[in-house]
Amino acid sequence: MISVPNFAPLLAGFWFRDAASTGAADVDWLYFFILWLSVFFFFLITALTVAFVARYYARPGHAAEHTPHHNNALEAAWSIFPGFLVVAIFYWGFTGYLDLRTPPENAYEIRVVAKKWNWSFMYPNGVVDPNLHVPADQPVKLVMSSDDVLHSLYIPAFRVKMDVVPGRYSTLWFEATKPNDESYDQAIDATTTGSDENGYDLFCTEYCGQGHSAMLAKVIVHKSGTFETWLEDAAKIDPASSPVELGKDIWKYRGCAQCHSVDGAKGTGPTWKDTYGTEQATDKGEVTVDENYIRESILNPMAKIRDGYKGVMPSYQGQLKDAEIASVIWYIKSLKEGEEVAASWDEIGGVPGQEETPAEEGADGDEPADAEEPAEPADAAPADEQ
Ligand code: HEC
Ligand SMILES: [Cu+2]
Repeated sequence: MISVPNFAPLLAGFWFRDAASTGAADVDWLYFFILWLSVFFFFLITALTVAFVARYYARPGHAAEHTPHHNNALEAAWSIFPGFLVVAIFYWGFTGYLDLRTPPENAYEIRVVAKKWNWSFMYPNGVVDPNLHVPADQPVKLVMSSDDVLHSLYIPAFRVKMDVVPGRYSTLWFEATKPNDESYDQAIDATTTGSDENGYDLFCTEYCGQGHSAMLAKVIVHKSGTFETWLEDAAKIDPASSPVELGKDIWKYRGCAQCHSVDGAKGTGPTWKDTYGTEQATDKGEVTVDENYIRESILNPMAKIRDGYKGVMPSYQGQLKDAEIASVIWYIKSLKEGEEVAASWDEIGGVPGQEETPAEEGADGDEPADAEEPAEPADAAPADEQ
């Protein structure tokens, strides 16, 4: 966009992360343009001040002279020339800002939820990950909201930053250019920041309380074609993992927590604590809160409405997979005093709807890149919002 020589490398190596997005060059260019311009004028003005003092200071034998009142040429020059500079800065700043604020139509959309003190990134197929995985060379749009206080999402290598505000959606977009999925090590968590080697750093840059400095994540840019593979793998559930834990994650990350408490508190919906196996009154008569009733309540909430509650729960038909519904049931079971729960899916005959034993959840770093299935922008809206 701006076709002036790029002198960003003069300082970028010392202060900035290596740029890794399409928009980064413009941001760097303008930043360093303003920086070097300021440095130039700082030295010019300082040098002239010193020179004039040395030449004109009051001393014996020197009579004070009248200063000339006016010099039209000089005054016009020092107004017009800097005028051009600030107009240029405004122009580059404003057009750059518009670029940053306008995601391309075909951008791949990822939902982001910030809360004290972690990030959740949600993909159209229902995968929820604490790190941000994106395809390379494709515009990505983040649709962000906060569950509690003001946060701010910042990815230095991409030169993007945006506040995440409670009660509204904010958006941000970028196109990553340098894949790092091969150097990414699953074992290292997001709290090892300080370099972009093991995934690009992602920070919260709005002080949000005690755990603010640990509100970190990594951005993993998958090279063309491998993002889809990662997404598919991430959707698979490790049979050795705990169904109760998955159910808890779904409660936490998929919106159930807004209406259902797990500590007995009454909310928009009934609490999940100590309800499993109990008899409850509904508009269709007494029901036992068992597997079938829970399943029906999730897929078709209007079928039976609990006394004392309104039929406001959205249906999760098509949004939660069999295994996820099963995990919610296990979680609700685990919240009932004295109820036996399975420690792993293996213990209860595997993950429902998932036959073969998958590799570790989300691990695809060392798979050869097969480009048969080019990454396609998902046209689906985020499936998890109510
Ligand atoms: C907008 C609020 C809201 C959200 C979000 C919500 N629910 Fe509900 N839910 C309700 C209300 C209200 C009821 C009681 C009325 C009814 O039965 O439809 C209910 C009832 C239920 C019941 C029956 C429980 C009982 O004791 O009768 C289950 C199970 C359930 N919800 C599961 C879920 C799951 C799982 C999620 C998240 C994936 C979820 N709900 C999200 C409002 C919500
Ligand atoms: Cu924060």
